[in-house]
Amino acid sequence: VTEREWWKDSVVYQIYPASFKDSNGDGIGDLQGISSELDYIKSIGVDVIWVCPMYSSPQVDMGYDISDYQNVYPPYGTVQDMEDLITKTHARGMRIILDLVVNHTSDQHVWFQESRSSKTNPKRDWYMWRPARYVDGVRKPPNNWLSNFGSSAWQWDENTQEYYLHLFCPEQPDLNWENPETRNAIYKDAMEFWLDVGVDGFRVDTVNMYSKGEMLDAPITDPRSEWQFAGFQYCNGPRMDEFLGEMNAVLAKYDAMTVGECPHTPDMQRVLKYVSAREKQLNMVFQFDVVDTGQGPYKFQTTPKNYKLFDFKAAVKRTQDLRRGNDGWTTTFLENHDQSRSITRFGSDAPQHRIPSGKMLALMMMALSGTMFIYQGQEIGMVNFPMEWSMDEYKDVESTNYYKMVDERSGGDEEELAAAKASLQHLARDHARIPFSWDDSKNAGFSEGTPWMRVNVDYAICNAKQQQTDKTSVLSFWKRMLQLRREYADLFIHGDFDVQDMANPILFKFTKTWQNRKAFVVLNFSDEAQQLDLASEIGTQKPSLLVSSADSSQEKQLAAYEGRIYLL
Ligand code: TEU
Ligand code: CA
Repeated sequence: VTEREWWKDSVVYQIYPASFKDSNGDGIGDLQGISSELDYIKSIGVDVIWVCPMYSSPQVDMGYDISDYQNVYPPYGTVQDMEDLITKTHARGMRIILDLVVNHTSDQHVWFQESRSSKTNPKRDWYMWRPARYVDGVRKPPNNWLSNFGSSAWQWDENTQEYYLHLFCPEQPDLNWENPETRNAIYKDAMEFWLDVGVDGFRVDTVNMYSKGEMLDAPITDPRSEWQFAGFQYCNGPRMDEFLGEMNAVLAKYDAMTVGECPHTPDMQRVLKYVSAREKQLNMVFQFDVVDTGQGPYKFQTTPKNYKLFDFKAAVKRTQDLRRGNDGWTTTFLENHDQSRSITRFGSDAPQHRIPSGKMLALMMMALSGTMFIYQGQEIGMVNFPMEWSMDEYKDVESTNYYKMVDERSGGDEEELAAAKASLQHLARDHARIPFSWDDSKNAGFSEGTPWMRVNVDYAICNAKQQQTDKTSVLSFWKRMLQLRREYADLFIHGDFDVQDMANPILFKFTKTWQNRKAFVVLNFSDEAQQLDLASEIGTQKPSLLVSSADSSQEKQLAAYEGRIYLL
């Protein structure tokens, strides 16, 4: 028997520094705030914490625009505070990983400052500079790519009369991975520096965008716009394997864990290559199949609750199967800082259903294979903020740019703006980014000062302090689930996943199998009770109920949003 890698059986807890815990009353969460709550995190049953970008940054994209890899954003603290956080995390038997954001930097990074200073600067080629195209004498960007936050992915630079590529904001120029000097600087400054300080690995931001291929025009999928979705072109370019192999050689020296973010990759063979142990690229990736369920082709162009359970099941199946019969590994997650809350999206945040559906989703995640990731607040069942909140409460550049675009395109049409807002209320990243609800005191116990984002209205009934002592809380249920996951690690973390009754639009049923053990999982994704005929579901043998997410359950009937696991 070979020993399993530690990261496979780990539960990772994601922390968004700005919104976790403010220690000094300036309204912004910080590193000392995180340090002060490590016992809380540990008590959930977590093995690893993932800290979102805490580096120096102008914060155009909440720290995903890094101006200095080796320093900390002053409101969050200092490198010393990071050392302290690492020591304290390790002292509790947990590990810590950081966000590695090296597809792009901030435009304030000295590398870019030098690069943009002249065409002959030694760092000119560290970013993606291209000359303009002229169409009927009119200056146009090198191609029609749409950036992830709206409008062209190219920014004109007056000084040197060329465009540079930015797949995200104009303030986030893309690094040129084709240049070996750039790659070495990335490994040294962004990776080795922090590995030497003592971190245990990285969540690797937009990892499949390093190699961009030929940068040809994208096909026209949105005739209303000059800029077209190009994700299938700038993701998974021809040199990805080479770049990741090289990066892996650096990481291997430290036995560091990696989880790469992998959008726009429907090709499972491609994904498998990233995560296959033999290939030595990444330990695992985040695929977007599950969390993209119900989004429009252009994220916000959808109607709320417009998701089909069938699509959700199919997405879960695709990602679960990644580790089946091969040497790949997968992840299981429903939330992160880029997603709105899973109860609102896939369960129900109506008062009578939010706790049951939060528990049901916890039960589902517990039973799925792969490394599990929980996002702060998910463990207490936080939900989206209300529709009534004005547009002023949306701080994320993705949300505000989208609303502005609809406003401009429709000439301020009220109906279109209302639809845009409804969509944001359902899907905006802001919902995950409001402060964590610690207790029922002022500002939800997050800060003594004025929080940088408004706290949710429901903190009196949904907060960590109350849930810690309430045995029927979402938090208590999560703790139980993580214990069960440990106890039945073979079956739930490493077992094979099979969907039953795929077409059923209300119930999600699946089995997990490991050698001669088998579990049957049934989840009621509706707000009404459903009949359950166990004999016909799983044959004649008498199954034993391992757990139900409902406080009391009846054998032949599933309550609204009840989930159950039987051992066969
Ligand atoms: O996200 C990368 C990514 O692909 C985004 O387009 C993501 O799909 C989007 O947020 C969905 O609305 C990463 C980070 O997770 C995100 O927070 C950053 O904004 C982005 O990279 C740029 O660094
Ligand atoms: Ca603070």
